[in-house]
Amino acid sequence: MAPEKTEQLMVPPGTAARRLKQGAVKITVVGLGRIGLPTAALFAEAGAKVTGFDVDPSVVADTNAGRCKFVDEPGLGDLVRKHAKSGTIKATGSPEGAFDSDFVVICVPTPVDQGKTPDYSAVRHASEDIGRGLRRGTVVITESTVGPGIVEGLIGPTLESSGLRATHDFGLAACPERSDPGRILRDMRSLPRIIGATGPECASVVVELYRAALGVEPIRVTSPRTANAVKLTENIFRDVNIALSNEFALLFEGLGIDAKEVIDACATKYNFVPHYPGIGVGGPCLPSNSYYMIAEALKAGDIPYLVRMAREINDRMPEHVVELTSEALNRVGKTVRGSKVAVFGVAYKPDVKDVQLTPVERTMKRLSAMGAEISVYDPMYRGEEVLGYRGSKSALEASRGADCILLGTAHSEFKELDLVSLSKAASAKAALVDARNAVDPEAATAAGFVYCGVGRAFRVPTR
Ligand code: SAJ
Repeated sequence: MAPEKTEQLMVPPGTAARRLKQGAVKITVVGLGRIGLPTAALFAEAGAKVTGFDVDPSVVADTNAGRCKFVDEPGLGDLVRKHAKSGTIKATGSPEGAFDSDFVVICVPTPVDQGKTPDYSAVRHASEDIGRGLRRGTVVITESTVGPGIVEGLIGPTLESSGLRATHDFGLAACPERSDPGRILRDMRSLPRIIGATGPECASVVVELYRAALGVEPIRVTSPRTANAVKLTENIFRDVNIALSNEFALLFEGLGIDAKEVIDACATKYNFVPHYPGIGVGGPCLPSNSYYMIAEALKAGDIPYLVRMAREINDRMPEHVVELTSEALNRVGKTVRGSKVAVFGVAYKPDVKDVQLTPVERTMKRLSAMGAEISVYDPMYRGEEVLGYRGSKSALEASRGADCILLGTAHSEFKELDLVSLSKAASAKAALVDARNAVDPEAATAAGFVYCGVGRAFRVPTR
């Protein structure tokens, strides 16, 4: 049976590129966060008239004033300023008339709750809002990362509360976001996008839109659920391989082997994809993406053992770093209780200003509960409040009198640490716990630190 077609789409197949150039395409982006705001900016840059919808009044105000809080996204602030000023992006918090567009793109967060259950409340609320203003022929595209089947089984039916039918009256598609925080614009302009829709015409139009607007060659897949499965598979592949590197790290510590040395050597083989051990896995993506897939698998009667075990291994790493820190302090004649621990780097990954689910926080909380006095230095948070601490203005300031320096994030700046000065500023005998294996063990030892790393323990490799 031929797949059902959508009645007259507002932007018929074969017309998106021309209409964009003519400024005749209206797009609403729902959620102006780290994905929605650059998405809105790039659609406006391509000629669309963009309405940005967000439930946070401060986000609406900032956007209309041309302000952008993502200072770690190169080029984004300039684009937001340009299109706010020219009026090709208009932000609103009022649903009235906000969804009267040719395309509506959902870019709201999809966190998991304390019980690791996906929280689709933002997606549901957005779909309800859109449903109240949905027009025949509009295409609704979900960029938010959701489990396979959520577009067809939750978003579509919620939109149908409008009385319109998915596929027949409005287009329903998925184009999962695929950008790396800190390089969002670059990735949106270079990475192919995975697109799946419930009808053939809708799929064609969405492919044309992203090709024309972003200049990338989309990859069309069978359905929205397939597109979401691609996105999740990419990230779960990464999470499972990180877990494998963490498991080897725990093993190699006991065998007196340097895990980083092993993985670097493995990386010389053409089909080895290197992943590295550390303090754990943070950020808005990896810690939660697995649970979207697990939830759908369990609904289907399948139990993804490896995916679940990988999460458990990665989530154990912050505690392992607590154990390493405790032993490192013992080796300099101290205990955690009463020691000063200077945490270098709290962001969830290098060179981003983002502490979402950062594993470093769990290690800090545990050490503080054990009686350590914590200081923080993160170049992305100099002199700012972060995780309840006031970020020091410099590494030297944070290391003064420290009994232990704990490197939690491998920011680029930490590749050039003046270890000798830090050792002089620290207490007479201090430890350096390298939770991202970012510091040269021999240089740290030569500077006077007792060094340990994840997957290295206290073994200082001697070439
Ligand atoms: N991590 C490790 N070991 C590794 C790699 C990462 O412990 O070998 C840790 C990081 O420190 C971080 C966490 O895992 O805490 C996540 O790191 P990430 O590099 O995957 O960063 P994310 O969460 O920003 O992932 C995004 C993802 N992009 C999307 O979901 C669209 C991911 O698919 C990308 O591969 C990743 O950016 C990227 O390439 O940087």
